Amino acid sequence: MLTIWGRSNSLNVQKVLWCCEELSLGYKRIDAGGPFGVVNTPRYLSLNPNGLVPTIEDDGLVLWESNVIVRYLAAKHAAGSMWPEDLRVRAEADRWMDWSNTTFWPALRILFLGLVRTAPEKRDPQALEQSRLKTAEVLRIVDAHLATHEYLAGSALTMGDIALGCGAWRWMALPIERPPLSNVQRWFDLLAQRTAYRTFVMPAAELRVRKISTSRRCVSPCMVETSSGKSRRLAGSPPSRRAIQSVLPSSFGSESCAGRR
Ligand SMILES: N[C@@H](CCC(=O)N[C@@H](CS)C(=O)NCC(=O)O)C(=O)O
Repeated sequence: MLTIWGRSNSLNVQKVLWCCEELSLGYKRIDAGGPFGVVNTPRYLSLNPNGLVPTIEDDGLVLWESNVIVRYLAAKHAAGSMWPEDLRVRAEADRWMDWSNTTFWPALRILFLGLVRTAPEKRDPQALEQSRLKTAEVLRIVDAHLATHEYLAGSALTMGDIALGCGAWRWMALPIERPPLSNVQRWFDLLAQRTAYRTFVMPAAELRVRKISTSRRCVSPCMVETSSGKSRRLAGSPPSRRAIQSVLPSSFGSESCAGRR
């Protein structure tokens, strides 16, 4: 059985959870990272010496680096769709995965961490504004690309959308001014129609975690959740922009990507 270590509100863990759900993979998830600790234990460090999440174990193979995990699972279980077999299509998907880590998230990270994890009096408004402008600038590249592509690597969802889609949600949900990027918006709306995206990436996941946390059910660093807990899925249509705004920034306050890359 596939095992995933990582708290479900981490951006990089969400890539893996979203991917598993799209591929209908069974797995066991073990909370780790953030308030759950675990990542600095000798046992965990022997699996992932970075002390970061996610890590997976699959039939004896231990892997870390979220994009590599997504790529591996997609190649193993969805060759020809999520992992395109056509070399050129796959190269496009790979490119957006790398771009997401090297360009998009570094642009957004300061704004995200500043608004979500930093007390208002400690924020650096200039740095936040620079980060907002930079993110808008790099997203124009995506917008231009999506003018001629339904999804990032063509006409269907691929691993490329998974990598960027998790960060894109954070951009869309932050209470900030965003330039109108109609193609990015169209693509985001497509993602938001997917149950797996709504369940594992959009804030309901964090609200769910927060709720469990309030009832003190997640104090154990080893709380185990299996993928059979699908009854927790959100039902219904994607939340409206207003609904999204209404849960911020408080719902985001429980979420973090601890800033190590
Ligand atoms: N490049 C790594 C980055 C992993 C990473 O930074 N993970 C963050 C969460 S998003 C983390 O483990 N933070 C420490 C913690 O949660 O305790 C990947 O893509 O997997």
